[in-house]
Amino acid sequence: MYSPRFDKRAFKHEVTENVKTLFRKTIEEATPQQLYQAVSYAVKEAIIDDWIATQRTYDKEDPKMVYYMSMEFLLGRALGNNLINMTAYKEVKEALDELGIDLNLLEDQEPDPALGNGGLGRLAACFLDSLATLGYAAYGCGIRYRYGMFKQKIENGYQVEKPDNWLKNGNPFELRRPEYAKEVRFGGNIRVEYDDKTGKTHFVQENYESVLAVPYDYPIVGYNNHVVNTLRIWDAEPIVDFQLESFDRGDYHKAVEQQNLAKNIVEVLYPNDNHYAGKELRLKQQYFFVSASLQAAVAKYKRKHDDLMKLPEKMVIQMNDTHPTVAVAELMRILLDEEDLGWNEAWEITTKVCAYTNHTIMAEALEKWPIDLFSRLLPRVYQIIQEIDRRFLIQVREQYPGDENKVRKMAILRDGQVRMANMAIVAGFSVNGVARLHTEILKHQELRDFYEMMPQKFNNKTNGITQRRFLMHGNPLLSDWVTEKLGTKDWATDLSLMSGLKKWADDKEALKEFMDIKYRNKERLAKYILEHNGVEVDPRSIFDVQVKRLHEYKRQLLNILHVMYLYNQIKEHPEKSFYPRTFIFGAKASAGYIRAKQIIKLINSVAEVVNNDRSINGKLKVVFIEDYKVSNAEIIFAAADVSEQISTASKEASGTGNMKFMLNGAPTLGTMDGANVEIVEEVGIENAFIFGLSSDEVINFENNGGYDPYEIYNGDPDVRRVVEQLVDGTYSHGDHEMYRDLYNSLLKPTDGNRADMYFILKDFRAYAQAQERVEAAYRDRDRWAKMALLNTACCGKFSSDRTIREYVDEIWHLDHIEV
Ligand code: B1N
Repeated sequence: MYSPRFDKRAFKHEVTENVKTLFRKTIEEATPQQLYQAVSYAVKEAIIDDWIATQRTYDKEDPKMVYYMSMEFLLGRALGNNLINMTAYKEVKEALDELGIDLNLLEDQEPDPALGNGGLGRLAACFLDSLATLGYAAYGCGIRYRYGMFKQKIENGYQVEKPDNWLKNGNPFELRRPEYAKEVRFGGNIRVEYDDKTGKTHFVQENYESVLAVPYDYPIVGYNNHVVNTLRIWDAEPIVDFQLESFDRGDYHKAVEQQNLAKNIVEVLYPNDNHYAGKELRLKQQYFFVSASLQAAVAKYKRKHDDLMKLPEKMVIQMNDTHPTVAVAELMRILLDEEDLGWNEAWEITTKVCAYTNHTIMAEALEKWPIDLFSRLLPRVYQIIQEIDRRFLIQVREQYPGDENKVRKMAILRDGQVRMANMAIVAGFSVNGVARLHTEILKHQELRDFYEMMPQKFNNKTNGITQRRFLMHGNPLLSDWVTEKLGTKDWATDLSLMSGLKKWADDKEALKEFMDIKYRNKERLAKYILEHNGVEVDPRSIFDVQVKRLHEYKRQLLNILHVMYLYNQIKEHPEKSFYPRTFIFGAKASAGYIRAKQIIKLINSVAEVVNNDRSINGKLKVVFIEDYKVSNAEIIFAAADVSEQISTASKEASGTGNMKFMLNGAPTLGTMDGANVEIVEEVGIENAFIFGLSSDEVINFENNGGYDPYEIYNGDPDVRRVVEQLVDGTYSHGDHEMYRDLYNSLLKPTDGNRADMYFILKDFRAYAQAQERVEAAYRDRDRWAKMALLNTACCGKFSSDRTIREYVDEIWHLDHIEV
């Protein structure tokens, strides 16, 4: 167990001292924000010793390390989670109570570090938590964005984006490490130098601009094991001392440029999920943090070792989607140009170190940089990619003589573009998808040619989530209940133990306790909704929840069209019994994604009409939760009855929200997509509500045509009616044009896209029927309780601890360490 550093008296004393030295105040005088800071510094104090001890252990034992490179880490708040992982939450809560401080209120003072968009960034955060918990040496490498994911306001039903100035009050948990700063260079030209004596060629970058990358380290606290790993995120500073050097030399503009470059690079996270925008600044961000991280990693290796050929024994780089895949060429550059290795040696090392994870098959997410932009910004890296491509295509032609079609499809450089995924696959020793179905689609559809040529690289790693944050912290009531029922808290690090709950699945008393906890969590969410939305919802109604990024393929539109349909039904058949429902949405739309924003507006418009119609006696409520983020997600998952996972089959690579709902006892209403397939496999199809086209059917329609949404529109009067209601003014105060684009998207080919690209009308009836099954199941209280409990009981597979073990065993081969 944890050593008793949370000696209550010492801790209280420390908090009191911190308030005094930081703010010259007493506890009574301090603001909640000041108290949050004071408490956080006291917690950090306790973390630091373990952090030092962990790094010392790494120094001594020299284990192999994984560098998890990611443009996004969606950490969520640190204070509560750190206390959970230090197994000190309850003690600290008590200590603070005695000081008259409410820990929950303090936690709400912490801004969510939102350095990510959605699932991909949150997965990276869950992985760091599991790596530390399982005792593996790991660095997260990323960017310290000044502004994270925007804050969402809903004004007049529309999304409005507000900047997220998350660092405004400073950040108690971070540590600036200027001694590890690295220079990163952009642009200019490459001069080739021959060294007559050695006969070697050198490539010298000239006339470049550069910035100084300065790392900030974040402690990643393992659960109950004293391991504290590091998330290293990079800030940019100008390299030239503005006044003293350049200004005196009259090189004023250059100095200003470098100042601006530094300021711009880390200014803001691009708020795109599953979408590539091709912006130059984004490529700068990618190269910036990748170059700095690799320079630091190689330098760290060299402090202990002198044979670079053995680098793969000590480090592995996992590239989180294509965003950091410039790492391949940058590592080559460092080995070739700075370490003076030959091509073959450098290539051998690089291809043993780099591994790539694919997170999406959405075509619009594929990163393909225009060659002119890429080569201008990264001239030397570009040369190296040309050589990688040249050598690779020789191999392709050898293996497939005369098949220029293969060359066309697999080339890294083609049609004026640099295809990052192709480079990652060519150079990586491992290529993985994030759920079984997704990996199969990669192998047999999207990446088929690569799979045929190099099948040994391909593998699956089904995603997972950390139960520490999403049950222990987010749902303390259920967490305590699980511990009591299992007679152990070991599920905190071994989620498979949850299966022990199955024996309570027919125990009336236990089921009642389980549902009482759900009810209390629903009350907690209802209170949040009342405070934040001003809408009153009834915790006795079914809480039917869809929270995730807004994207057409995720089909929030299907959900809200179905709500419109239900509303029509209730109005037309007021005599029919209808179990009260609360449809809860939460979603941010990328700022430039107009159709996604229209869907948000539509949800809010439906909410306005439905929630204010007294004639339906509150049977139906619609709530759009503003600013969906990790901190309110924890509250939402805990309170959900139904988990909406209704993406068009084949489109959602995995999903991870689906797992968080399952953990908290909410059955899935979903398609056979992503990890839903594996969720159903674990819990049994009778404990989920599955509907709709299969991925094979979707892919078949996409490849061969044969779907006409008009057939459904004409054949199903209920569908026709809701579709018409988009343009008859029902939800737009008589405005017939407000939702015209959504209407058209369902019925007409637009912008070169098929009508109803995401098969919403096709799946509508099946979805409505699945919803009827939900209602019938919910009416039978015992049956529902059993279903809900079995979801919690069967979620063991979906711990990110399991996922990380698989990465370690099959890709990374890390050494286990103990601190
Ligand atoms: O990654 C998650 C999966 O669970 C989700 O199914 C998947 O949609 C998500 C470009 C992305 N894939 N691709 C992105 C994010 C930002 C960006 O700029 C693409 N996000 C996912 C974890 O595997």
